[in-house]
Amino acid sequence: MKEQLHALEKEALQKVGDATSLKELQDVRVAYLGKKGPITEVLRGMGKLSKEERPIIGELANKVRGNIADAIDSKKASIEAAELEKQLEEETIDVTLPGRPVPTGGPHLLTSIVEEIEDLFIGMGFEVREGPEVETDYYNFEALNLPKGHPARDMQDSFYITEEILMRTHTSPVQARTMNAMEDKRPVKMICPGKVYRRDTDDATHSHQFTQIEGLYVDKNVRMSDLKGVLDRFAKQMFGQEREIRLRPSFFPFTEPSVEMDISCKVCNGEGCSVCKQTGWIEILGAGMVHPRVLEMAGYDPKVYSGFAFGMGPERIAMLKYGVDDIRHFYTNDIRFLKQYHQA
Ligand code: FA5
Repeated sequence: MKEQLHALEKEALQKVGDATSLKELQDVRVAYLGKKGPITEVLRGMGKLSKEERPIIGELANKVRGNIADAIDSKKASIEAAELEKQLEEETIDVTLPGRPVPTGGPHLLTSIVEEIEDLFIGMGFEVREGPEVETDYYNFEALNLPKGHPARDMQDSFYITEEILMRTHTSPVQARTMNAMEDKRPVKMICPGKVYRRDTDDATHSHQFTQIEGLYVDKNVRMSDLKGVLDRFAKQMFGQEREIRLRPSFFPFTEPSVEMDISCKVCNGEGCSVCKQTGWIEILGAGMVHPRVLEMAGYDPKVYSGFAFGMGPERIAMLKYGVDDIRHFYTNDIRFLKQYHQA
């Protein structure tokens, strides 16, 4: 029986030595140390042994069992260590590899240009205000000296929602809203950027939805020369000293006198192209001295206060500044176009 136990021990230790995975090792454990294993079998047959032999064989069997168990445990530890080593090796990160750039978005050209214009006017002491895109007929027209049936309403074809509510056709209603909101009727110096909507047919310079930036300065002794000074400074800072501007007499029911400001076309350098409709000039804003009726309706005494107002189209300004030849590029979301204007 002794030989049998030694032979079993040798065989089991050999198998432990050969095992290459935890699964194989577990199989060896079950095969040799399990309830149905050969060592248990030997122990069961001890009854047949003599009194003297029994403790000797019992001790040997326990020793063999302990040796096999120890061998399995130490092999298990070494397999686990090897597996961990392998895993660490496989998951090693090579920090010297060059990084892959993460694609990032950037502000839309129109957003950038509006922010640039805002900064410019903030620098001249204007504050930035907002107004609703869905507007009442009163603020969009009536408060601006455009009563119902006034022929000048046709200058801006409108999207009506009900008879009294429409998508604003310009940012000028914010003039009236701002003045109305001033309970103490103190001076106002504000700009208001925002979307506007018109039933215009889309072409290279017209869009049915576009952006405007309104400006309003109301105080004592505000004069036409103040308006010219502010617009001139704006144009020079925006387009550089070499661009020419011209003011043409115009008509808006809410300003008197009224002007339109053109800038020499940068795309063709004034020679004539599709952007400037072959004129060499592109209209970027309407302006004028606030009509006394508008001041009066908003609660400002026109004998005490005067003011100027202007409304410009940032798309047209961006087109001029960057030589964009079609306003529709701003709204068709072609990433190849938009990407060119992302600042790093
Ligand atoms: C107005 O909307 C007046 N509210 C501007 C104003 C404000 C005058 C305050 C006096 C005092 P007008 O319709 O001309 O005016 O539009 C102003 C500017 O918006 C134009 O100079 C042009 O730059 C831009 N614009 C007008 N229509 C379109 C359009 N369909 N697509 C793109 N830009 C346009």
